[in-house]
Amino acid sequence: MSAPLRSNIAGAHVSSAGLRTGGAQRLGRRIVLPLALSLAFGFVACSDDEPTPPSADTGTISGTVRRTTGGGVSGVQVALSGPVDRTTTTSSSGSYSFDNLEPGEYTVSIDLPDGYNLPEGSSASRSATVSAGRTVTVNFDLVAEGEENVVVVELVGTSFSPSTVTISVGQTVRWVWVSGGAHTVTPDGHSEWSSASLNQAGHTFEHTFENAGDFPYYCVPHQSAGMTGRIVVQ
Ligand SMILES: [Cu+2]
Repeated sequence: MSAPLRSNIAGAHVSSAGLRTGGAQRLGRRIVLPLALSLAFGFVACSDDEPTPPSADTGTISGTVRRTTGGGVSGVQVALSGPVDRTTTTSSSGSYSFDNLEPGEYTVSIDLPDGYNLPEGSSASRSATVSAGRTVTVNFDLVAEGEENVVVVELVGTSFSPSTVTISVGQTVRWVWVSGGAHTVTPDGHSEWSSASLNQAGHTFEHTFENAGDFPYYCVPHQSAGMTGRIVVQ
């Protein structure tokens, strides 16, 4: 797949050079050919000396390698193959980027880091189509070992996100404070867990559900703003 694409692109370059030569012949070979050669050498020297600036003719593939339970995974090797082959490593926030890519079909693959698995049905390789002037986002979600049965609910502003979660008996819900000041995770009419308070980054609360049922809950300070949630255990 990638080999024919590569030759297509090479062919496009050759034909545009041919067009330029054709125009030169019409204008007079003696004068224009040396001029064209000096322009060509000037261009080569320029591209050697300076980093290639972002161009409207190229595109970008970027993304993040993330934990399904939240946060980026740093130091993951990401390989790009296609018209251009490159490798990079995810940053401390789990992000990566391949810039100045000529348009075409690419494959982005990650090296699965120790302690992580792919979610069921997910692949470590993704295909991506780069077009000129566009950025394609290719994210990878990884499941940390031991976290296979954890589902995250974020406390954001005055909401639980997602507000309704359906899980199986034996799974764990982890509530994670994100924003919005002081929150609680307070059972509404049941005692499946005891009310918890979360009010800053790093605060989490989790509960493993051993019984099927419907477990509504709310945030005491923000109940009137509609900060309610529900865990359905099947
Ligand atoms: Cu709240």
